[in-house]
Amino acid sequence: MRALALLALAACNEPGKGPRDDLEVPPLVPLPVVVEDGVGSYTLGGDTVLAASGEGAEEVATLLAEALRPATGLPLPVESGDAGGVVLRIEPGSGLPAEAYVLDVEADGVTIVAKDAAGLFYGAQTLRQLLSPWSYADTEQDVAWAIPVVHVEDAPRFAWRGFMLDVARHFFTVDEVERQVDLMAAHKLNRLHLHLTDDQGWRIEITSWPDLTAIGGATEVDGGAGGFYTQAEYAALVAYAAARHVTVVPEIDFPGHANAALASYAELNESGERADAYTGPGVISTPLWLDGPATYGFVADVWSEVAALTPGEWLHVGGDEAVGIDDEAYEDFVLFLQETVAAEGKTMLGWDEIGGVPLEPPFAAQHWYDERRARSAVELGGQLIASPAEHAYLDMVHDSRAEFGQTWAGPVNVEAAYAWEPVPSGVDEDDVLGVEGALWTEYVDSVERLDLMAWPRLAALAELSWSPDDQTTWPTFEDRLEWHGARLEVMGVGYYRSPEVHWVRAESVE
Ligand code: TNX
Repeated sequence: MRALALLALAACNEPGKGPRDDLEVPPLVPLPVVVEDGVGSYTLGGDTVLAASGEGAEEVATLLAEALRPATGLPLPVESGDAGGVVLRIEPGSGLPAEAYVLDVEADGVTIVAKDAAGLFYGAQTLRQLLSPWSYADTEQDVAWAIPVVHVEDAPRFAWRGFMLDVARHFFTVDEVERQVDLMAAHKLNRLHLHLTDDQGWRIEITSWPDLTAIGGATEVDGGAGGFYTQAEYAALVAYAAARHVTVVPEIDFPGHANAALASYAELNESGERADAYTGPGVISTPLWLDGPATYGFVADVWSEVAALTPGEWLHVGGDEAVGIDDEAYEDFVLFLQETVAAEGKTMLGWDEIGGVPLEPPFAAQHWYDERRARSAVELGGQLIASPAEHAYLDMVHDSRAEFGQTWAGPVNVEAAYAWEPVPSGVDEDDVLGVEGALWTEYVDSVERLDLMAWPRLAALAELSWSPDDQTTWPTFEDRLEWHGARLEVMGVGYYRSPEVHWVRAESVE
């Protein structure tokens, strides 16, 4: 069945043909494990009820109804039980794995079954993609809300499907970040890693060290006003994400990249004076004064407040580019970080440099640069998150036409973001938690630039982290991505129109 659907997709590229002409099922991103298309469709209408059954199903049904009401103009009431045109059911005894779902569309209605709320939520995301791209609009559209008959079985390849946003170089507001959470969720991404501190700014309120935000929060690259999240705002963001099955992973980046902290407190500096603020775009990586009498206590205070704001398991301690710190001091400090994180009941994650420290598991290293250190992390019993810069760095230029962006590991076009293997040779798949795209924001100072750098590459990384390895190739993805462009466009995402993709414009589809 899938082969047929893909052949039909290939036919869509012929000039003068509408993208759905021969297509039973609209292209799905990320590709599910099993898609069997059928004949006919079910159409959402004025009498369609969303029926939620099982603990946690109602929250998912409510989010789905809220997502579909603006474009469809339909009431789509949510009721508990099993009677409705769209049934969303959580069955803990279903035998399905975590985050998995089974979706059946028949002529008389839709059923989504999952073991957990996350799986049900992902089934709902697939259902949204089975509708017209216009279902993502925030105003009422004159479209038939037909859902093609189909049977979908699906589960993710990796548990960690991440997006890192650097809010330190340039600040992004809670609303701006929540919008990216919505986009992540639509692509079944589930980890939002916030790079909360760097040389140019400190973005999270720490009540025991208030000048971190009073001073360090007031700067950003190129002299902008910066900004920070109060603890209440941050907690609200964490809850917003959690409702969409996205876990926020906070990063406090030490011992390098510490200038904003040193600019906030004199006692953290060997000179006894506050460091000058740094607002350049270049990476300087000012180190902490590790011999300072206040330094370790300061770091422990920060982590105890950040841990208290973090329901998730992982705390990202940074650890990258510790220039000017000798190996022994680095090792002692990273071991201290691991103890500190463990004392808070959490697990430490750091950039791949931490793979050079004799750590004991559990911990994870985020591979961005040095595969040797990533391998050594695995040899120590740690796990890996794959973010190699040449594939997963969303701050790299897309191609030679770029007007801004980093080039040291680039260009990274959408094919380079897609066509690579996250499990290094000689490493077991079980040792890889998953994949994360990273958007550093030295040159990203607006939502427009954020969209342009993140998308469509993040859609490519989403599929890489979700879909079965043996069913996904660049040509089949490119076929689906063309169509997916129309969805992104209706969502209001100013994505980069990669010249290697024959983008379908929203105005040409129903
Ligand atoms: C390296 S990646 C850094 C960041 C920069 C980035 C720019 C990493 C762990 N450190 O501080 O923003 O390059 O591409």
